[in-house]
This record gives sequence, C-alpha cells and structure tokens, in this order.
Amino acid sequence: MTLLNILEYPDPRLRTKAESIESFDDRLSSFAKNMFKTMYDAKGIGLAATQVDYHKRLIVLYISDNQDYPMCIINPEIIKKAGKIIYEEGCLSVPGIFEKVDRFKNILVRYCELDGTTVEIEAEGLLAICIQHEIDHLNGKLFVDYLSSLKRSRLKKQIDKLKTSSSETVDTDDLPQKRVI
Ligand code: K1U
Ligand code: ZN
Repeated sequence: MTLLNILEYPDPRLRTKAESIESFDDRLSSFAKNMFKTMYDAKGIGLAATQVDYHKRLIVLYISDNQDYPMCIINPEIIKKAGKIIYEEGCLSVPGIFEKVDRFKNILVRYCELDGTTVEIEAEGLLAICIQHEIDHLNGKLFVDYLSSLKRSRLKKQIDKLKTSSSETVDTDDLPQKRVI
C-alpha cells in the first residue's frame, strides 16, 4: 500500500471537477486501499480522490461513532436533502483551520460500491456533513468557499502565518557540521 500526497489549499488542482468512474476493476480497489491508508495516516474521517490529485468521483470515509465500518463511495448523488445543521468543519487540505459551515442535516445518497453495485443510504449528523464536504471536493469546492470574503481574507493571513512559522524551524543541515578527523 502507498501513502498518497494530500494537496493543500490554495493548490489550483483542488479546483478540478472529478469525472465519473466507469470501470470497477482491481486498479480501482488498490487505489481505494491507498486512499484509506492515507486517510488513517492523516487522522481524517474522510478523503476525496481530488485531494490526492486523482480526478475521479471516489470518496473514503470512516466515522466510528456513526457507521462503524469504512465506506468507499463512488459516483455519489444526493437525491433528497432536508433540515439544516451547523458544524465546525476541518479539512486535511486546509490544515489547522476549523470554521462553522451550514449543511443539510439529513440526506439520501445513491452511490456505487467498489464492485459496481448501486446502493442508497440515509445519512444524518456527522456522516451527512462529511459526505457533503467530500462531494464538494469532487466538484472542486472547499469549505472555505462558504465563508464571507472578510473571513476568507483573515483565513488567508492565518494560513500564511502558519506556513511561515513552520518554515522557520531550524534545518539541522544548515548548521555547521562537526567533522571527525
Ligand atoms: O475532506 C477532508 O479533508 C477530511 C475532513 C472531513 C471532515 C471533517 C469534519 C467535518 C467535515 C468534513 C477531516 O477528516 S478533517 C479532520 C478532523 O480534524 C476531524 C476529525 C474528526 C472529527 C472532526 C474533524
Ligand atoms: Zn476537506
């Protein structure tokens, strides 16, 4: 299994609209395994293929308090939605930032499983929030797009600050090296 690289905001590749999956073969299963490994390693509860620069409609999820098994969701479609819920969301592509977003509370989702079977599930709470967040990724949308322009520009400064402070950590390769003679 391979650990995949997660793209970070504002990488323009995160804005790509993913295409439907047509072949349900061994290559797809092995890609899904790599997605699960990457999600677990990053301590996320979801991951969309777009985030690892693969522009096909596949999502992996593991929400332990809701659906106690890993889910691979291919070509998802929301066919019913109701209610409203506000939740402070995070995103593996926008590390360190958490913001409140409005979502539908209950959704009915139709999707394909890894073997190509079409299924429907009713989702609510965190599962519904996470599915909507991941479908947005497949459409090139990020949770920060829901924020006001003022909040977004504040966020941009916050991200730049986080990046500067992480690049200021001392690289020991730059220090004088002790030579044994
Ligand atoms: O798509 C992603 O970037 C994954 C994202 C999913 C998500 C979390 C919370 C609300 C909406 C969507 C994450 O897993 S962020 C990781 C995280 O910080 C978290 C983990 C458990 C519960 C809540 C947040
Ligand atoms: Zn995300």
